[in-house]
Amino acid sequence: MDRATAVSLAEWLIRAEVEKREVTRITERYPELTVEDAYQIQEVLVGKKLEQGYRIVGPKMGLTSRAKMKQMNVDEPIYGFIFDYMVVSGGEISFRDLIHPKVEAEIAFVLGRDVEGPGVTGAQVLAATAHVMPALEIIDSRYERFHFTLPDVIADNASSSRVVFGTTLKRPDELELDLVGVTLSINGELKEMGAGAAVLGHPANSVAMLANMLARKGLKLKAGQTILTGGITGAVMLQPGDVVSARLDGLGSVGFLVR
Ligand code: OOG
Ligand code: MG
Repeated sequence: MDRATAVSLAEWLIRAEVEKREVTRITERYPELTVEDAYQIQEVLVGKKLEQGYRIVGPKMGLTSRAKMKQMNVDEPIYGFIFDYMVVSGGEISFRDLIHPKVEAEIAFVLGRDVEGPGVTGAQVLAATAHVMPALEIIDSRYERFHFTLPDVIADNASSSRVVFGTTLKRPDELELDLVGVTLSINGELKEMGAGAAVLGHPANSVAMLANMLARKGLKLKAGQTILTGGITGAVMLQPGDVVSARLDGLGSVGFLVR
């Protein structure tokens, strides 16, 4: 894909986000779009946000659990980038700022040291991790009806929109992260449940895979970055007025209100 096309598609996706409206997926117009093209579009999109003065909190992984892959009908993990403006403070998100948001429960890693692929293992990630914490990611695909193919969702920065972090920080050796049970409730009603192992057998494997994917681009994970490892269960549609809460065994709870 030529650079001019990648730039215009990245700008088009940014406009959809800013104007809060869904757009036709890219592969309707460009059925030949490859994963490589899609990461090129994402790279331009990320570069434009950096130019606008936003800062990267960390990369994130997506589609790392079978539940998510099945729900979205895409069978490969992907990455995207979380920016500072996406981090929710004050425990509320505004429905009007978003298109058709969904929520998913995740485990986040904060790195104490750089992690550089290739060949990174989950054990190496755990050794480099300062702490882990619970997170709720609010995803908001810019595509109509939240429908996309693998290249579409990669170009769209992996549907990244908002994230709420919990306040319980644990060192990764204080818990068996694969065995951490997770419940996701909305308005007190249990919607989804799972365990850390749903994410590639262990959430640290997700960070390792991310480091190895980034290595192909000459990038690495940096000390201080916060990394989302991917939804443990399927994502749940949000409505105004929803009170969302997730509980993670040993990691406390995290929640927010949809205004
Ligand atoms: C893509 C983003 C996936 C996750 O945790 O699996 C993701 C989507 O489902 O829209 O963030
Ligand atoms: Mg996610």
